[in-house]
Amino acid sequence: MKDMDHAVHRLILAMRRKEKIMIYGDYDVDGTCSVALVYHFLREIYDKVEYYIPDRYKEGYGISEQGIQRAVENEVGLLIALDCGIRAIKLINQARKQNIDCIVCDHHRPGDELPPAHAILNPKQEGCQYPYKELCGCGVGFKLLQGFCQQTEQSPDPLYRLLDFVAIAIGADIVPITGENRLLAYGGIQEINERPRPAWQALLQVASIRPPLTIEKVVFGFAPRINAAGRIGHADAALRLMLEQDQEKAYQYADALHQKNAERRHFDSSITDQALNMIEADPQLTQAQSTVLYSKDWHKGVIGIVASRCIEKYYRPTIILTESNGKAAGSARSVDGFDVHDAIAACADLLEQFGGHASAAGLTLCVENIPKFQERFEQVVAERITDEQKIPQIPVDLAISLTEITPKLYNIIRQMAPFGPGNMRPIFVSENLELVNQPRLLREQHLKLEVCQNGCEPLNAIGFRMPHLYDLVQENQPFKMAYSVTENYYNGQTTLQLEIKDLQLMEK
Ligand SMILES: [Mn+2]
Repeated sequence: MKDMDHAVHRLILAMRRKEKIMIYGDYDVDGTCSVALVYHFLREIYDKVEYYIPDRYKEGYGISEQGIQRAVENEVGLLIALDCGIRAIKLINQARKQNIDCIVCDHHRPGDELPPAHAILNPKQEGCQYPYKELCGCGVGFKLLQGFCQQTEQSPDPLYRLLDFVAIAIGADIVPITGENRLLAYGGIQEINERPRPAWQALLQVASIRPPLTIEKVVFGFAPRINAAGRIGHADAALRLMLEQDQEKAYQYADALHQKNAERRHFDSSITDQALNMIEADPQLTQAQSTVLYSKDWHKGVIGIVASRCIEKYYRPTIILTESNGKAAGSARSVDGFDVHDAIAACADLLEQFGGHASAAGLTLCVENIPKFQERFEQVVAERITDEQKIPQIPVDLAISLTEITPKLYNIIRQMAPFGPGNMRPIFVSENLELVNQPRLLREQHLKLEVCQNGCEPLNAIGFRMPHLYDLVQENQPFKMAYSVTENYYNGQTTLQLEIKDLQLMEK
């Protein structure tokens, strides 16, 4: 990896000179896991090390003025920036003037100019021959420590014990689970399942996750709770949890994050309800090909999430606007295959500013232009969207019969784990299915079925958050179902379970 020698030698020199080292990370899961990894590793072998995570609201993303100031006050000689820094030209220059050297470990795309850091580790930078480009920030931090172990001829085993942090960062940052990421994620998940540190034991409990842990459970169970620290409060709370050795204290920290996450969820869902009510109250909006909604009271921090939630119910290009500094600021989300950025660009004369890419974009406009924009955007979408883009697609890997679903098949599938982007859990489809028993609705939202095909041995199926399919299966008519195969643990027993993606009645 380009600059690895420089980075490792600078780290060794700092220890030899007894310089203070500051580990600086971002406030999201990738950032906090990076800090936990590098801080934990260095602390075991060196005592002049501290960490710093900026405040999301007061300092914002990346290296901050306050962070540099703290480093100066604490007489830091070396700053290691993790999951950020690649565009912090001004601030790294400022640090340099105060005799603080920086090592940047980042995976974000570099700009035209690179910061004046002592060393920059980033597989995406020009001239870096490192073959795998999809590492997350924590993965790059791991490579630095791996390089350090090699150079100092230390056993990498203590470092491998910390792969759990890398696995959680990989899952939460939604990087592809391919190549080296898949290997790192595999090792880290195994670490958590065999020797969970107090933080993970506590999170498993507060999130009611049944072991074994998988990348999918990291994404839905761990990531929102770790992220909640930085969203409602300060991300230091996530670090405290991850580094805690005492199980009792870890439970208290995890529980606090769990409460914060519940608060955040309540916030999202009340705004989503308001948005959906606005669509349902207006027949013209209900029938439209696009969603454009505005309320001056919505929190700017959640309008992107609200746009995504609206798409779950009304599957079409969606823009949620709120008031910000006297203007309307919005977040756009699209459906598969439709370029929402292009569609917004076609309304450019009504806008102040816009930017983004095909699937997600941001925009600002004058409040009085909203009705005109709403009308024009609808017109553009209606002209451009194809019939195919109006229906959510489920990529099916294979049509099979239920008798083929055996523990042996499941063991083969399991060898392809960990699953995630670039390596999704396979999805099957089976036709002519029938119910064995009455369908059930668990907690009014999860659909639970017992299905069979041509009188075969029945299998359990579960559809998470699919209350709308409950009425459909009541029709007492054969149906086809897309699903993936998972395991269910209940009362100490493990059985195969089909996780429903969707189902349709067979045509008569
Ligand atoms: Mn990241």
